[in-house]
Amino acid sequence: MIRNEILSVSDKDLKSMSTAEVYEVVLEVVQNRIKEVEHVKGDRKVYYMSAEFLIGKLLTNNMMNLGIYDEIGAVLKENGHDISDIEGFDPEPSLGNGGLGRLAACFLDSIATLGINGEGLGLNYHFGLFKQVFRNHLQTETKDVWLDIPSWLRKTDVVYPVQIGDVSLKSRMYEIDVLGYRGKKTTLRLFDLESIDETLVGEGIRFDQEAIDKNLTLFLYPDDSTETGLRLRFAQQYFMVKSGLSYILESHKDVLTELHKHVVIQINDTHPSMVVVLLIQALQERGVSFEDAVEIVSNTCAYTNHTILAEALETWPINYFEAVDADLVPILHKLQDIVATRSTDPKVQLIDENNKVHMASLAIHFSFSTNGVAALHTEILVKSELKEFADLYPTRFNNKTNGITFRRWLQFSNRELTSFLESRIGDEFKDEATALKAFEAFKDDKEVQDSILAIKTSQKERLAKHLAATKNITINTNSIFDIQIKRLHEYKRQQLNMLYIIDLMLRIRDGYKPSRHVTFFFGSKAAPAYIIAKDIIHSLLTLSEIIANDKELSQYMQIVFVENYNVTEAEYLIPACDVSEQISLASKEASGTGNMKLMLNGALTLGTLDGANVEIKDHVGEDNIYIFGKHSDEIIEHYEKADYVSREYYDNDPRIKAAVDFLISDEMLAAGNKDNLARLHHEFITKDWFMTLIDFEDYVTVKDTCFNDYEDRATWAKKMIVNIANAGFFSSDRTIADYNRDIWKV
Ligand code: 26Q
Repeated sequence: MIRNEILSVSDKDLKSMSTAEVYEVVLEVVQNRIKEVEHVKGDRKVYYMSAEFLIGKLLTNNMMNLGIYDEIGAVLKENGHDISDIEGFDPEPSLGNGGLGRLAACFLDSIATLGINGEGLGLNYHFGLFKQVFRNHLQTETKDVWLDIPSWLRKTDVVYPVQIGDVSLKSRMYEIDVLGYRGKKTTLRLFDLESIDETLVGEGIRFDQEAIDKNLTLFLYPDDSTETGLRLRFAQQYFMVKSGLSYILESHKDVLTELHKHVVIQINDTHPSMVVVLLIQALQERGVSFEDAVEIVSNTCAYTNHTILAEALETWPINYFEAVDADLVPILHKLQDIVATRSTDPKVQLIDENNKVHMASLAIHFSFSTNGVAALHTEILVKSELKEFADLYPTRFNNKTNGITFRRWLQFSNRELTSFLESRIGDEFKDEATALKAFEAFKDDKEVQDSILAIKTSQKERLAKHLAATKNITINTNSIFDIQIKRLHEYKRQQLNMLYIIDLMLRIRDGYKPSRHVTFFFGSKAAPAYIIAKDIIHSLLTLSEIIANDKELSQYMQIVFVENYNVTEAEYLIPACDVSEQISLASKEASGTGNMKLMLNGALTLGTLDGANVEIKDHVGEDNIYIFGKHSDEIIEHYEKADYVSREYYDNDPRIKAAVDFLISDEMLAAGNKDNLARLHHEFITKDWFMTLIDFEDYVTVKDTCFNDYEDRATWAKKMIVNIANAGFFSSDRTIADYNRDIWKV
C-alpha cells in the first residue's frame, strides 16, 4: 500500500513537512517501487551512445508509469499537500540542446517499454543547457543547476581511469532509472569526472576552460567559438567514449572476438563517433589483430545522422587526437589507407589535406548502418549530401523516421485529451499508438468536435494560469495560439514568422481588422555565440513591447516569448497550440519532432515540405495541413547555383521592404538597440543565407488562409481530429521497433 509506504519513510508528520521534505519522501517511495521493476535483459544488447539526453522531469513520468500517481496524489492531499507542488519541485535535467537530445530520451522510454535490451551511455553534465534570462530584450545566460537536491541520479562504485594527454583522470559512473510504460526498466549511465570543481564557474556561464582535470563535465557543450572551447569539447567526447567503452568491454569481456554478435553501439550523430578508433585500439590491446578489430568494429557500430547543415558536420584536427592519445594517430592513418583502397574520391576520405579527421566519414566507413531521421532527409543524404558514401555502400543507408513517446507527450501532458480519447476509442492506443486511427471515425460527430474544441480551450487556460503564476504574463485564451518552439536558428526561420507579424501590424495600422486576436508564442534558446540568432530574439522581444503598448494593435495581437523554453514549458505549450509553426527552409530540417508532438495534441501544422512535415502531410492528407513554400529540390538548386539574391526580393516587393525596414524604424530604435536591429536588417538585405524572403509571399497567403479557416470551428475541429487520429505512426515505439528490426536485431 502506497499510503503505508509514504507514512513509513519518515518519522515526521507529513502534514508539517515542507514541499522539499515531502518531495524527498515521495522520491524514496517511487524509487523503492522502481527497484522492484524488472530490468531489460537478453544476450544481445544495444548501447545508445549520445552526448545528449534531454530527459525532462522524471517524477510524474515515473509515478504514472508505475500506476501510482493518483494514489500518491490522494495521500498527499489528505495531508495538506498538492501533488503538483511536488511535481514542480522535481528538477529538470536539461542534458541536451534540443531535438537530438530529446529524441534520445524518447528512445530510452520506448526501449524500456518494448523491453528491448538496451541502455543509454552519456555524460553527467553538472550544469545542463544554460538557463536563458532576458535582460533589456536581450538573451543572457546563467548556469542551469539541477544537482543541488537529491534526485534521480544514483552514484555507483564503478570508476574507470581515463588518461588525457599527461593528465590522469577518473571517470565515475552514475545511473538514472528509465521506466517503461507497463513494461520493464532500463538505465541511463552517465559518466562524470571525479575531480570536478564547480567553484570554477564565475559569472553567467564563464569558467576556466583550460583546467580539464576540474572542468571536463561541468557544462553541456561549452563554447565552441574558441580554440580552448573546441579542445574541451573534444576531450569531453573522448572521456564519454572511453568511459562507455570501459563499461561495454567489461560487460562483454569473454566474447571480445565476437563482440558484434553481442553488442550494437548506436552512434547518435558524430559526437560519439571516435568510438570507432577507440574500440579498435581497445581490441588490439586485448590481443586482436588490427584487421580483425576493424572487421569487428565495423559490424558493431551503427551511425545516425541528424543534420544536413554542412557547418554541423564535425571535423577534428588530427593533432587533437595526438594531444589526447598519440597512439590513436597511427590507427587513423591505417584507417585512411583502407578508405583509400575503397575510393579515391576526396569527398569520402577520412583525413583531408589539412589533416582534419572527418567524423562522419569515420562513422560511415566503419559501421554497418547509416540512417537518416525522416524520409526526405535520408533521400537528401543519399542523393546529394552523402551521395558518394551512399554510392559506395548502397545497402548500408536506411531511413528511420523519428518518433516521440506518447506517454510524455499525450498521456502525461494532456490528461484531458487522453481521457476523452479513452472514452471514445478505448485505451488500446496507450499500447499501440496506431489504434488512434479509430478516432478518425468521429470527425463529423458534432459532439466530439465540440469536446475537442473545449479541451483545447481548457488547455489554453492551463497554459494561461501557468504563465501568470511563473512568468507574470497575461494572455487572452479566446485568441488563436500560434506557436513556434524550437532552438533559434536561421534555417528554422523564426525571422520569417517575425516578418509576418510586422506585416500584420502594418496592415492593421492601415485599417485591416482581423477576425480574431492571435497570440504568437515563441520558445527558443540561441547558442551563446550565435550573434544573428540573438538579434532575432532581441527584435521579437522589442516588437512584443511595441505591440503591448499599442492600444489598437493589442486588440488583435500579442507576442509571448517564453523565457527559458525547456521540456517543462513544452508540456504546457504543446497541448494549448492551435497552429504549429514548422517553417524551416525546405531541405534543412532533418526531421523535427516538435511537429509530431503538436499534431498529436490537435494542432494544425503550418509548414514547408521539409523533414517529417512531408510524412505528416502524407498521413493527414493535404486538406488537414497548411503547406507553403519552395520545394527542397528547388532550394538545393539555388545553393548549387548560388543564385539567391535577397536584395532582389527586398527591392522588388514593397511588402517585404516595408516589413524589413520596420526593424530600423524610429519606433523600434526607441524601444530596442540600434546595434542588434541594424545588424539584422543588414543581414536580411545582404545575405539571408537561409532564404527567408523567398517564401515570404506564400507564407503570408497561406497563414492568412489558416487564420481565416479557424473561424469555421466545426471544420477546424474536424481537421484537429484527423491530425490526432493519424499521429500514431509518429510514436517512438514504432521508430524503436524499426531500429530493432532493421539494425539492432536484439
Ligand atoms: C557540433 C559541432 C560543434 C558543436 C556543436 C555541435 C552540435 C551540437 C548539437 C551539432 C548538432 C547538435 C544537435 C543537433 C540536433 O538536435 N539535430 C536535430 O535532431 C533531431 C532529432 O533527429 C531532428 O528532429 C532535427 O531536425 C535536427 O535538427
